[in-house]
Amino acid sequence: MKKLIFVFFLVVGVCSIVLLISTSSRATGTLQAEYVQQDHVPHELLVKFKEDVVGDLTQNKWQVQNILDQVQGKIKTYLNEEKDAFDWDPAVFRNRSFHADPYLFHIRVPDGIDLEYAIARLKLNPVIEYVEKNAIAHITTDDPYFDQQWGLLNPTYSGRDIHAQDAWTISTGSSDVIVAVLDTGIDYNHDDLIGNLWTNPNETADGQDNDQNGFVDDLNGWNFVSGTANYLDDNTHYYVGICVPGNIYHGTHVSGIIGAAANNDEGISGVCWDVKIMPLKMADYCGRLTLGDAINAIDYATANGAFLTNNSWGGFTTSYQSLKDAIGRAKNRNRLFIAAAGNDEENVDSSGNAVYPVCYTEGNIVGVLATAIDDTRAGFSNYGPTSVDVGAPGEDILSTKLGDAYQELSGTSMATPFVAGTAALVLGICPGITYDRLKGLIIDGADYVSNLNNKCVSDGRLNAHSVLDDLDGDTSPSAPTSLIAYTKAWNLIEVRWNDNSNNEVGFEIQRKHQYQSAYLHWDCKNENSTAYAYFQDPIDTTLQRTYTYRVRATNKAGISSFSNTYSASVPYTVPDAPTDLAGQSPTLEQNVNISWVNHAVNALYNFVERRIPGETDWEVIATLSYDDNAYSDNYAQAGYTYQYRVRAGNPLGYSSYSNTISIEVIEW
Ligand SMILES: [Ca+2]
Ligand SMILES: [Ca+2]
Ligand SMILES: [Ca+2]
Ligand SMILES: [Ca+2]
Repeated sequence: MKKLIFVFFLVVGVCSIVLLISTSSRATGTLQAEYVQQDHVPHELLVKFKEDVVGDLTQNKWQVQNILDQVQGKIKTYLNEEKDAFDWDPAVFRNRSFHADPYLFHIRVPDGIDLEYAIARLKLNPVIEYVEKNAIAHITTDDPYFDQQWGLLNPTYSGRDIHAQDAWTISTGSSDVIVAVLDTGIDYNHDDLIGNLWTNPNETADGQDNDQNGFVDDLNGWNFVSGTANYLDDNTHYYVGICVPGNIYHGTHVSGIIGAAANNDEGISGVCWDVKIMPLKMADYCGRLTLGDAINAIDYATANGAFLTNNSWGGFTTSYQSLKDAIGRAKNRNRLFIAAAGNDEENVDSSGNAVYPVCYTEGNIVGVLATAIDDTRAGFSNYGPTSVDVGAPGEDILSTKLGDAYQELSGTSMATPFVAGTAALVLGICPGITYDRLKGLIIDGADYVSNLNNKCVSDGRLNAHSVLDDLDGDTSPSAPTSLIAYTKAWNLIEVRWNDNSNNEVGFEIQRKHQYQSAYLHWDCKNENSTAYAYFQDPIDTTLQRTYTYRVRATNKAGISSFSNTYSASVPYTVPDAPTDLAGQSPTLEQNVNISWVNHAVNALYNFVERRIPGETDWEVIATLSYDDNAYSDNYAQAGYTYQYRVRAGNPLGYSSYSNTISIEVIEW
């Protein structure tokens, strides 16, 4: 059996130690010995249903319940509540296990049912795509003090740093850019951090979920471990096979490297001076985290406007599809996922050495190894010519600690936020850059270091100045105009605009809905784009929202003004009927070709029905996409006359029927 460790990649002292994290701690608190060999949360599974088989869950509630009842599983919601399958209502958003994926269920099976038995039983069901244990991973660790921040400006080995001072001549960041730190929380009272904390602009402290994002009073972040809004860093232990005392405050340290306030006569300077850090606490006091909490934290970051995530954690030795899917959802919205390589001194690209998430092949992952003060690879650091992209300072790194304090830590956990901070500098001046181009700049801008040759994709160490300098644009782009937004189908909205500039690097699309007063960073499109379309959550019962969009063009020289704004909402009604159904049976062929005109802007399907005259029953012979407007019936037999009709449908019901036509298939 494979050993599975999900750890924060922190090295304590000079040892190669990775912190380990588990949600079990919140239930037991004192049973530390029990954690030692644990690679998953006991009695918990993540179960993915096949979307194309289950379809609309509100229509197939009983199927889900029957399957879960076989293993007597209770559904765990993303708010850490447990629901009996019998009481579960799929139409209620808060019943979901994962707020971004309605088809993925987090279930708890009773103590009396063997977990391997439950997995085997569930895997037999054809409706289930995969079943995974709820695995456990770990954090990756190891201004008056600026002269000690060798990663920014190296006093000992000149130039063997990320060239921060040169980078700051181009950008010191922007408070528009949100970086989500998926970690142990943050010291939100720290003088060097307090000014750069994210505030949810659409939430107020009133016991209500004002912005209807599924989280009540998430004013500055969320604690996925406790299911509360309290994200204070409580990382007072670290994992060395057992959970032992040690005031690590991993999330606070990582956050300071990204965005501690600069020029405030206090402590240190972050890589990015102006930024908003979104603390998403998903690791417990000992640095352990579960697959389930990591997935929800990634999705929260994407949904609530974070431009990228810092992931100084890892260590899963199994490739979990559910985690890969969450990173893929972030990629689909152009979010970089900066990930620590880990501290096992191993080539993670060698057979049997892979660790996740850094080794997933999703293109938005930037894998980071740690360098020492002399530009060599830090002795503890993992590496990988394919899975790891770049090196960054990660040994004896000074940063923030709980209680307005500072401390040095080492690890790929510390290297990762140098890259996240640099990405934030770029996004501060160019928020419309797509993930692949930003990743390309990070790799291409790295300084070649012989000691890193073949150890990562770039063969080098991060150079923030080069990353920024290589961005295109000498003059600010012109603003897009004539923006419109409209629905094309039940869950598909398209936005179009006029591109008025010839020098943009990309467009930033912002969106808000009627429960939000502030726009959120939504997505990006490459230069010369004039349209953007996306599918909304297919069973989100809050779909009946009005969304308002605006777009701006960006490059290195500046950001254009916004376009006009435009709103669209999917009509919450049954679709309009297709019309003008017509058809023919081609000579010498025993089939019938029909076509029609669609009118619905909120259809999910078109249904083709057929009958033989004289019979009373119609038969649905095809279920087609909302935009299909023709069909060939290849099962029509010569000598018969068939009747056809078409209607559209969505989860609320069916349209009326089109006109009915009769087609005779001639016998030749
Ligand atoms: Ca909320
Ligand atoms: Ca509220
Ligand atoms: Ca400072
Ligand atoms: Ca253009």
